[in-house]
Amino acid sequence: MMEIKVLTLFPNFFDSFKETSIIKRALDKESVQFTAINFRDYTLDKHNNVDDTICGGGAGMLLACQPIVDALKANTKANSKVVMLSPQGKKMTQKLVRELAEHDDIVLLCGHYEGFDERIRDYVDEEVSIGDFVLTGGEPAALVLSDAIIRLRDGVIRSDSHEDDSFENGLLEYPQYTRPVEYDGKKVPDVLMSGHHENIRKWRLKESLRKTYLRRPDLLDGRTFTSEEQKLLQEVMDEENKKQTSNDENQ
Ligand code: 4GY
Repeated sequence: MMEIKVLTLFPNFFDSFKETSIIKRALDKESVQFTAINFRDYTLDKHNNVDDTICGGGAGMLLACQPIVDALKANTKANSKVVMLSPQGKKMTQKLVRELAEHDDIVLLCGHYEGFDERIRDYVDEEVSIGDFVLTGGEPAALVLSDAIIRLRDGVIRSDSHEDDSFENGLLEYPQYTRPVEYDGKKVPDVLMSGHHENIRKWRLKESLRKTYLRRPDLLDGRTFTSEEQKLLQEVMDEENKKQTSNDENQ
């Protein structure tokens, strides 16, 4: 059993997420519990404010310590992992998702306005960014992170269906096809219809390497290769180099 609690000013933002297919199934099966909590409920301000002007001046407002720290104290246990969503955080990767999915109690903190009072970070275990861009609030980021965590928990999807996922083995996924075997003159590769499991496995590995080499060569830099992968990658590089050379000659 895992619980994800999101501390947010906009708990309704997550309503459609909770009602949607795979996530809904996970929540119904009670393998995961997902709750959105409004940290405005914890403010001691007489006007219910959670923000204030910025010390030293400047435009806009910042989230103040009191409502958020009190909401964190009321909604965390000794084993909770508190994660703040912000563009200043560690970049979200599948590796980070796998690590977070090990925790049974996760508290996600979503900000708004110009951001958080810096002292709030003392109550946070991890600051995560979903990418180098700026959203109006942390909610879409918390939704993205929750989705990636929930699908890894037992029973959400068949485990063999994420073992081959892009990134789970450090490579992009190989090309996949469904019927018909010919569509608009485009054929499914013969090997996939051959029933020859070893040839299919090899073809998939090679095409995974090709896609990664062409689209995300940065993923190959930090990776170690089996001797089979080494050989297939060399073939891919030779084939792609040859294509490039013949393209150049026709320019
Ligand atoms: N990128 N990754 C992100 C974001 C919005 C001002 C703090 C991101 O995670 N969160 O852009 N968040 C900001 C808006 C307050 C959060």
